[in-house]
Amino acid sequence: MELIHIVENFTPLQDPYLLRKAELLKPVLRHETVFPESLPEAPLGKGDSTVIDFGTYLTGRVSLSFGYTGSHPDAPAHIGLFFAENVRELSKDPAAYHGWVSSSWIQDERLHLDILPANVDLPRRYSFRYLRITVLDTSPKYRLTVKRVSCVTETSASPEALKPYTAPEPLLQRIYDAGLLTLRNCMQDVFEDGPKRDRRLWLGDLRLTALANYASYRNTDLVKRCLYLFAGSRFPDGRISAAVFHTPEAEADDTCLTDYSLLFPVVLEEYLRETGDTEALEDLYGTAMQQMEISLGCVGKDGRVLPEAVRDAFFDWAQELDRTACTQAVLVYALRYAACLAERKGDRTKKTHFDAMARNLSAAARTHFLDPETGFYLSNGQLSAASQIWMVLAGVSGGAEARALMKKTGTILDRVPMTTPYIRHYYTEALLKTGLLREALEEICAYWGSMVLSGLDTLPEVWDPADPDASPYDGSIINSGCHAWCCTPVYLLKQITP
Ligand code: RAM
Repeated sequence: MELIHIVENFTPLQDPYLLRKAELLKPVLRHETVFPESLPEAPLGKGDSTVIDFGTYLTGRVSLSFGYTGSHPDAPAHIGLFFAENVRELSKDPAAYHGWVSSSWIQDERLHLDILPANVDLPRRYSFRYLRITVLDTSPKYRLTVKRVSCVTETSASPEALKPYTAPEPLLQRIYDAGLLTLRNCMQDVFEDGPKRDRRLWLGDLRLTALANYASYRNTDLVKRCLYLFAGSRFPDGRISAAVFHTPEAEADDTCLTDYSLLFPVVLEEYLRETGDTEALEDLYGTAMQQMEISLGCVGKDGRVLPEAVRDAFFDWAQELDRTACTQAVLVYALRYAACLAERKGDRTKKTHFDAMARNLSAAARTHFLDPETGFYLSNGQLSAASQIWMVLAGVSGGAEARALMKKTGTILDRVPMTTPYIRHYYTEALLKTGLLREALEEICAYWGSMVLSGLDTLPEVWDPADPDASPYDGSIINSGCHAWCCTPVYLLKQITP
């Protein structure tokens, strides 16, 4: 499934009032200078390479100092620098990637050092733990020495605000710590989906990082800024884009995903539960309502979502997933949050309308998707965990029925395999919602645990314990190894063992 949406002559709807407020909420970045554990001692000649380990995952600006041994350099040194998020990425060949995502994300540089000794401040920001330096060429008269390497890190997470947490067992603590490190590196000017790739604000990712952030760094202003950015630059018809670029100017991406747009009222309501911020309610209520009305316009007479809404839905990278039942469910889910927003606003008409629509669409979901024989929701005949998860989260099944459904969902996980931590989060959430705490904890230990046990410092965008090289992009070198939507054990663990 390639996610490339191009709208010709796309001119987003810009709201200067909201964007000015987003700008005022821009966070101050914090910096720390970090040095690697050790540097290579042996001078490097043509074809030599060395790997420098910084000991932990970093996002920041890198400076290097080089010297030489031997005769005066009579030719430039031509070097390669490859920054890798983890050991597995280090073993990949950047030149071998030909997938559908741009290879320009790969942190692979070539540099000429004309004069030695040389001090170099690299212009880009990198996200990495390992740096491989390769000498492509010098001259027979001299060899290169690496004298100093440092990284000035960047994050908007402030340690003073961090709520401390001690997990009940070492594996859970490792998962929690990796989640926190992931979150910290994704907290930049906005909540980036991944500091290596795509370095931008996606709504689905924001929903999950916001939850993890409330449970840890508590930077509520950063969530507010992101909400204002989404509302401040939208599709010309008012739809919230799936992603927003925040630099050089805020600008909506010309990609719209049905489930992501519907998460806007959800993120707003959750933000208001955390903060009670009446200014944000005033400013963003209209945009939230607009998303609901647009989505309700994509429902047929029989109460089922129309194919056009399903076509642009995400939920997971699983190619074969039939997304109809999930889309129906996420609309009901969003309606429940929208009703809460309407209640906060004292908007009785909308509250009654959303409550009624949630009831109607729920009933339609049961009529059209629930298979009376098996008790599973089928999406155009397809049985998947994702459909059950979203129906439970939306409250289409509740009480004992939902609990039984989640129990038996555990037996069909391989039908349409879940491919991302994003859908795994919602699976765990659904287990928690139905009181299956032991199963939720087992899921965290098995799934997220397998990440840290495989040696990862930060939690990745895509993870299949049976195939660590799995990628929706035709090559795992382009996967993001530190990904916002994977950090939710920071939130989930506190729900289970506060
Ligand atoms: C990718 C990113 C991002 C996600 C979208 C749908 O580009 O991984 O996190 O939200 O897909």
